Amino acid sequence: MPYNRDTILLIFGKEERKMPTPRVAAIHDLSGFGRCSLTVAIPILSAMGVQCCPLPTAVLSTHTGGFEDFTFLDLTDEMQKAAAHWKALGLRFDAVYSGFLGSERQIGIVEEFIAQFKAENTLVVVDPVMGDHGRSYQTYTPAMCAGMARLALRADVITPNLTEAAFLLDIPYEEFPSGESGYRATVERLSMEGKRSVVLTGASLGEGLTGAVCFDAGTGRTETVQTAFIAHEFHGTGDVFASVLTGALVKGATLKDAAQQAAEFVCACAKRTAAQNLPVREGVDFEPLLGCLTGDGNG
Ligand code: PXL
Repeated sequence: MPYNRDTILLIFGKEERKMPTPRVAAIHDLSGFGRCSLTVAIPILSAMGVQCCPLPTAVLSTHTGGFEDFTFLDLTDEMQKAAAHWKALGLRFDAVYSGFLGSERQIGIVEEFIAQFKAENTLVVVDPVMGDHGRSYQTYTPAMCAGMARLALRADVITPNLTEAAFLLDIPYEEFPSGESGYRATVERLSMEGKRSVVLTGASLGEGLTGAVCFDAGTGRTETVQTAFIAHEFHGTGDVFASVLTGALVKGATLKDAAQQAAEFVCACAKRTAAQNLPVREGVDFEPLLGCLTGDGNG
């Protein structure tokens, strides 16, 4: 008999939770050092009371931003086998959340994964990880960037930073429109006529501020969230942001509230990290702050 989440609640008789724990398939790399992708997504989703099921795309010794000579084990073939096993088990997911991919072929595998696992209420969040500060990451080829744009067509929500938004729209980074009206026009363009939600990250609407501009495909509205900018661009903050956002969305938050929670958490982590003067490539010191994400009476 296929695994059924409702049955599990019955087996345990007394219903302690009104809702089953939301479950997310997280398709990212596992970088051993540098706090990004799965080493961020797993603890954050868990702290939020969300089950994170990792489908690793690659295993690296460190992330690729600011480290040389990192090891890189491509897991493309393994991904297909793991997905087939999950399918055979009849697993269902409340969200599919993808990020850094390890090869061009993986993009097709993730597309296939979404086609197989997207049920009526499954949210598809694609963080179109490709680059930052106007440049692509070391392992991202132009063909991979084109593939990421194709993958993003399958998303309910995308979370590009300014560089990735420029890549997705195929405009030079230097010509990327800034300011509130520019960012609003960008998210509306990226929404593909209102079909998908867009959370543009790293969008500053004033001196000393940073945050996100969000187009919500459900309401057709564009809203902004801003926090203080903490003077350093720490590695992995995009992954921290997208993980909190995904956790909040599967727990039922609106897009704006989810983005607000994500922005506030990144800001708190950046403050703590900056105060210790830690190297930016080590990511944000988020672990001691995970408690801020737990408990909302929902669980
Ligand atoms: O944070 C994005 C990211 C994720 N995974 C790996 C990376 C990067 C960015 O550099 O290198 C391996």
